[in-house]
Amino acid sequence: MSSVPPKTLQIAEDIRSMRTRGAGRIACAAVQGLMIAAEESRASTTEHLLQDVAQAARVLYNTRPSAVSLPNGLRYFFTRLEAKAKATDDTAAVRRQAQDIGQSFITMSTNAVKAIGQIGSRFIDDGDVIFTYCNSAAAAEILITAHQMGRQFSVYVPETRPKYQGYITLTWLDKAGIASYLITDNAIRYLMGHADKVFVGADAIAANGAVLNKIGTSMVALAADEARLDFFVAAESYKFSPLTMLGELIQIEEREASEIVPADRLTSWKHVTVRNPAFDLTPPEYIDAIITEQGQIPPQAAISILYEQYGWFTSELALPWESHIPPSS
Ligand code: RI2
Repeated sequence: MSSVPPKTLQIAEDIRSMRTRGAGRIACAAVQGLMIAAEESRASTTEHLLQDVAQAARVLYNTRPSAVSLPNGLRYFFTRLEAKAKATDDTAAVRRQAQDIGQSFITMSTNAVKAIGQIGSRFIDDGDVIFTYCNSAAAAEILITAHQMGRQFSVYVPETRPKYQGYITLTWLDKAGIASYLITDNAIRYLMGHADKVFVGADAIAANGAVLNKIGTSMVALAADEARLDFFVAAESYKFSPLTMLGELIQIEEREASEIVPADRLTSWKHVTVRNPAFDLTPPEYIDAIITEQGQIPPQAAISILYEQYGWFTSELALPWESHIPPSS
């Protein structure tokens, strides 16, 4: 029987269904899921407590495959909890420490977004016309911070089919008092010639500086390159993928057909298959800078951010919770 608490299972379901979405928000929600698992565990030994948290980590990890923030958030939490559990037999103390570890991740994430806003806002000048894409808290923070600093600019926001996250961005910008244009995705190349620079978020960044973000981002980058605009990516440093240091590719999530076409239309066709990839990769050649909370870096410096965080990452560190799950589970 699963020892994963219903509240953690609900968090996992919300991530899977995209009720909770956005790479940073997914990571924080997953960490909250682990905090709940630790708090609600009835284990009487620290190893059993780790087992309960590990079961929760497995469920949360399997919700969405592309946003590296998710396994990185789980890894942050689990490796620290494991170190605490090895140091003591006091389960109540480890349970309390789990809350502190989770809170420190969430605070680090919130502060990183604020710092990205400060650093990125320096790239915005009065009179700029800016392009963004999808809905990224980190990219939006740059725009909102620049606006609060008194910069005058406007923003093009494509709808971002099939889930229309552009509407969330428009609502945020509107609330902040920033002038923006709603456009269809088809209008991106045509209107790119009217813009000055692009800011997007990231779900994952590979060791070679390639950026995985919402499907269509690489087309935005191509159009920006053609129009000779600067292309900036806003990403907290926990969105860099350590597994890509070992040569692993980041998996591109394919989601259900029903996000694109109603089921009755689909069943009326005999020879049609829907492909719904959720992300694409923008190569480093199309990216002028990645703005992290530590400063802006050229995409080619992604490997040094990874090395600072993980050293020379080895595959045993990939899913540290797995070794705590009994084989029968
Ligand atoms: P923040 C989103 O993915 C978008 O691709 C967005 O650019 C990225 O996460 C980063 O968002 P999805 O969850 O972490 O909508 O900057 O598939 O908010």
